[in-house]
Amino acid sequence: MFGYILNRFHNPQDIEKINNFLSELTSDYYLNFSQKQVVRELNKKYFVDTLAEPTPPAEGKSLDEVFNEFKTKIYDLSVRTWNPLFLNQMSAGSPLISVAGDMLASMLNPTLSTWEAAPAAAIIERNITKWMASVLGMPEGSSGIIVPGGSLANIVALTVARNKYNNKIAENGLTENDNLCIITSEASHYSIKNAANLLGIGTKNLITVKTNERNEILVDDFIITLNAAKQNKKNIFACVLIIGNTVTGGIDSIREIAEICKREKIHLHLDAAFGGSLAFTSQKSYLLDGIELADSICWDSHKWFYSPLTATALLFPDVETLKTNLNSDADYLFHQPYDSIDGTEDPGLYTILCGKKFDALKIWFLWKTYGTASISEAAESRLDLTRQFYNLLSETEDFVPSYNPVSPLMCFKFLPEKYKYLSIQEIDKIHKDIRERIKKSGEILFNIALLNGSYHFRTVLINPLTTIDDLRFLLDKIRQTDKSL
Ligand code: ABU
Repeated sequence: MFGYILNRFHNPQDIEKINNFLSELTSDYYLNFSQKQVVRELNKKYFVDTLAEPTPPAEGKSLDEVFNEFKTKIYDLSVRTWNPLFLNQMSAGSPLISVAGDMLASMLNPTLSTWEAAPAAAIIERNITKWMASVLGMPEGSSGIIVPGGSLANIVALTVARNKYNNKIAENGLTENDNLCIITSEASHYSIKNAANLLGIGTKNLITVKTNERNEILVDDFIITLNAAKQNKKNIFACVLIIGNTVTGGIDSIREIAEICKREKIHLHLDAAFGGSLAFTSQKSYLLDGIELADSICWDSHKWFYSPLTATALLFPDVETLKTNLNSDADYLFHQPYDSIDGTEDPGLYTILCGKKFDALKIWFLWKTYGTASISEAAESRLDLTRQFYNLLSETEDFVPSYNPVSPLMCFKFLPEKYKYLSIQEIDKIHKDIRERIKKSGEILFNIALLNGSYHFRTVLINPLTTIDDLRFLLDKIRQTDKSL
């Protein structure tokens, strides 16, 4: 029986068949995107009726049958994130070379907890995190670890910050007298609230600071809030600034707050999951001014850096900070090194993950193939597109841009003259209805978000294929849909 399975896994005809299937499908996906809708439809009942299966398959099927089922039920019903009219999310498809890197990482399947089982992978991961830290402008020698997602990176960074503040907590747990707090903006990512929950700090001990119309932290309010917290005997051990707000793409000002954090011995973590890619653009020195003062930074390669989900760099000026503040005490896995050379440590000592995938490989393929020059060109072109869209919205009589954009994320409202006497709630409902109807058509996928008390359309403009004509098409579609409501 086992021999039969092995034979099925590895026989040359099947390998050829699988390769041919992959080749046909990737050509269809990457070359025919413009002839397809973003998604065929989004009727929930249809998906459940087509895909939900109560029991696992008892017997295997032929490859042809499996391919056919995948193609008709999963591939054809999936959202095409590479389509220029997919504007819904901060991840928007990935070039084939990086997808190939992801597949090859799965094929090699090294367990990245130990160097001996993943010698090349461990060094490539260290290289990638060094490159990312240096592009951001972190101090020389900075590097880190790749983790699956910005939320996890934020949680690990705040764990390190908590243990740096009080190195007894890891062992003894929190006491009532600790009074630990994190300071961040009222518009920071929900993973910070989850971190306060998971770290035992308590979400009520997340101290929030007011923001401007682009959801960026108000520095004056930060100072007032910090001083009030100190007077109330709160022990603020970490500050999280957002470099690329999820609703607006706004960028918190770094330098002044970083200098205060240094003075007050508060760990400064930058959640640059989205906005880290500004480091590839002409806006770097202006928008990321002070970044070298951060104690930790996270940056998602699967957002505006185009690798497939997920690969987040969690970076520190001194990567050993991770090792000293996390516990990887597993004698069966991590053995005392016989010969130590920098970069050959067990990566598992620097992360809470034991099973650790070779996610750096998809970034390696991307970077080696296109180089910093082309990646920068792509990033800059998305800033240009966002500015063009802002101008287009400003020139119309019926649309209003919600703010002046600083990164490729543009929110706007549809406010034709005839809505003049409608309430905010009525206009909110129209926005939701318009979006829902366009979404159901599957032609365009864009988002909606609450901003400053009302709903705004939200478009993420990172897809390298999206043009200003696509965005004109979106505005026309909104106008037509409004007429048909
Ligand atoms: N991690 C935030 C992702 C939000 C979005 O994809 O739009």
